[in-house]
Amino acid sequence: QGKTPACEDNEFRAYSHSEIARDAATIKNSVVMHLTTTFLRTPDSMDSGHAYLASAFSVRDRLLQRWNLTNEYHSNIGAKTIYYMSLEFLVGRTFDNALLALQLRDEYAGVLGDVGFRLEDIIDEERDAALGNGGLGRLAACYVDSMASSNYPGWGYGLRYRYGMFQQQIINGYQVEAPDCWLDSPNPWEFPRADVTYPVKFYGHLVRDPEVSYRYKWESNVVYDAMAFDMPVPGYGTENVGNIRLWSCKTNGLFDLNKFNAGDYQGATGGQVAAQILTDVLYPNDNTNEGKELRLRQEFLFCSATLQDIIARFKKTGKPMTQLPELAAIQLNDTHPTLGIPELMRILIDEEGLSWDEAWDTTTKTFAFTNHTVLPEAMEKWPVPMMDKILPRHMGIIYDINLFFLQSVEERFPKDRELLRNISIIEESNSQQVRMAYLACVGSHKVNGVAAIHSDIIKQTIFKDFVRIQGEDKFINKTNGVSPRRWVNECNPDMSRLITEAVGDRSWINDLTKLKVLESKVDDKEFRQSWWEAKQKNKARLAEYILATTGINVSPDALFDVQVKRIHEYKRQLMNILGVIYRYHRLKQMSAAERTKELHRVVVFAGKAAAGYWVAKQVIKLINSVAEVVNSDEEIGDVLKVVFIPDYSVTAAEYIIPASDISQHISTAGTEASGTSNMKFVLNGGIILGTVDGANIEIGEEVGEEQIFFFGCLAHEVDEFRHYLRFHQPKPDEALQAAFDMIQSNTFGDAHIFQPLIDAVLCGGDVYLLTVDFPSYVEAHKAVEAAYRQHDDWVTKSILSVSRMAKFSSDRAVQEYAEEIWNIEPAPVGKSTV
Ligand code: CR6
Repeated sequence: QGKTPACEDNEFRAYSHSEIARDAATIKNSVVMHLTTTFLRTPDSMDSGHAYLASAFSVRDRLLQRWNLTNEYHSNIGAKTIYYMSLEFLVGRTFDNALLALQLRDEYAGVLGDVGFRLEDIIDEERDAALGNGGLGRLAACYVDSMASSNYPGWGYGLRYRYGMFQQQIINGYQVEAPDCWLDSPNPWEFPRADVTYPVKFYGHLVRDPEVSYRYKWESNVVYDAMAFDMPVPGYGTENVGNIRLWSCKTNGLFDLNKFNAGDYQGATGGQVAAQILTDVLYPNDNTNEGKELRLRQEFLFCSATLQDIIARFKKTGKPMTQLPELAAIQLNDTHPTLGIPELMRILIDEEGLSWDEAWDTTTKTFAFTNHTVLPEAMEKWPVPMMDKILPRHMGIIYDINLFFLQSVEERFPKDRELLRNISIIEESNSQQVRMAYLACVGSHKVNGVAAIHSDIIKQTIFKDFVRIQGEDKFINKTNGVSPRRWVNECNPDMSRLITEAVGDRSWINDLTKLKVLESKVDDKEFRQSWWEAKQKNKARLAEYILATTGINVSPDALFDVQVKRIHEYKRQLMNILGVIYRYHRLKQMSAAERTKELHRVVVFAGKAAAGYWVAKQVIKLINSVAEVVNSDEEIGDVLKVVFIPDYSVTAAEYIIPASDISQHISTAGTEASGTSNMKFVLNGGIILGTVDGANIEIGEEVGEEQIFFFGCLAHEVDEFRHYLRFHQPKPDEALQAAFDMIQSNTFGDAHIFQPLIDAVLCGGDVYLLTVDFPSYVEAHKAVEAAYRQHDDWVTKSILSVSRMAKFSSDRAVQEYAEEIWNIEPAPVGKSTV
């Protein structure tokens, strides 16, 4: 009863459960079908853009089929699901990733080859989905990849920004931002769900329930519709397909026909514009918080739609709301989704009729929170008046959460006013502020940092009092990880082939502990030679990319020295370029004969600066100015080249990372929570030059101290140095002084432009401790050079490092989250295919 005739049709059922076709004829047929019927082209008018689209849609068909089976299965068995809430998902490209996951790469290459296209060119037609700033957004993408590949029932939730991370152009050495209109051409990797739409309210007023004093009705006529777009996430070597559900503000119903009829054309579309702006742009800030009203509204739209969706799915089970934590775990990726906590409270109390205590118990059992930074400028705080105006009901709930929390603390620590002030979710500053990290902490059953040192630091700083009140066990560490699918198998095919040969099969792609066998290959001459050649090939590929993007010719025979990441003072790209300037200064002092003995080096930079971050933008200008002078200095030639690759992205990283010999992760100790590119570089056979910070430390522990170059002061020394430098003039050593002198004598153009960068060090208290770390930084570079000259030892370091990197797989990280925080189990749909 209630079944449609179609469901009883055996052919329908069989097709929906059928195996993925792998034969050339069927693939060809599906590509041609999309070419002709989805894109209205003919085989004769197929260009590479349409070859990509038709192939991508054909792959997508296969993914969607598995998507359905996965979700049907998980809901049938009543699997507990993890919902990973993140305002950023830095996915990058999907086509190649999906082909590899489905193990259809050769098949599609063959089919496309038959009509004269190279798969590599077709792959290049895809635009990145750049819905994130940096590490935090890429981490979210790696985690959903691992959930799918490890068969955990898991969904990502985020926003579908119309404009992703801005495109960076370099004009006259300066960063210029251009919008990233990534949805201008059809996007095969999203599936619009007009039927999955939720109303999200803003502003308005409250009507108190006559019977229950803490229950309210929230009335408002400012209501927007959030509509779902699903992005399938292919699991590798499994039939499971995960999902990232992204919300977009719907504008359809907001056209004002009356205004239009009265001739007010602009007014007629005003409502649509107001709605659309909510999901228009990704805020391009990394590790900073800009208390913008639009951002708060974005965050709420995201949280409200997500919570409504999770609850709607849960309600289909018919179970009482208090059992929500048995079927759903919600992870907050930083504080950006924290409004999910009061939103769940509101739904449970005002709409589902739960008591406050039941609602609070259910909420705290459902949520867990990951902190990603200790930088004070990144801590989200919202002015109480702003929150009260936009979200009056949530402000009330936050007040109550705070009241009950403070009361419970007061009971245990009577009369400790200082303590109460310190832990209050409401900061008593001029215009009170809601401290989102505290709200996230109080509303969650577990709080974690993202590397061992970082998790320790947060327990001693921002959450110190909370550890005392809520107990040590609540605060744990989950060291970040990266997906071996994208960050080895996809981006480094040659090295991957070698690993597969050594392991005997491809199982390592889902189980990095298999890398251990490489250790036994370290003395195998032939293997070592192939390892070296794979790196050289990757360097040649990057050299081509550099030529294409910058016009600069570099030789793959040089040492490739790479620092690619967001431009930020704490990451100290300034120290790197000052080191380059010092190197240039030394080279200029040498005789031509002396210079011929020098190790050739290509210094590669890439990264975006937040549009409003002036100092970071000046650093980009300095790097480009130095590059211009050094690269055109005929005396120097190939001994030193400096390159700034514009528009850093996931795709650019896939070219750059496999080609590095040495990569720099040189944040002031204690400032980089974890870093994740450090893991990617080492997994691709590169060596790290880094500070004793973030995940560098754990990487060093795993690979062994011979395999990493550490320098600089330690995290526990930083406060003392900073304090000293506030009251004493920083003293640059001779090398640093030489670099400053070179800038100040206009070697790289008008010195005035760069004076503020020098002043920040010499007159601004040198907050990032360049004068402290520069001498050991220069020494560390010397050690790197000496080591690289011993090619044989270097290859040993490279192979050993990779063999010991299992810990940094996001599969390990996700498994730890699943077991210790989410309490969920793998639920494979079918059999494993690796
Ligand atoms: N900027 C940290 O700074 C960490 C990632 C992912 C960051 C970085 O060290 O690896 O998160 N923090 O955990 C934030 O974005 C707040 C980042 O990407």
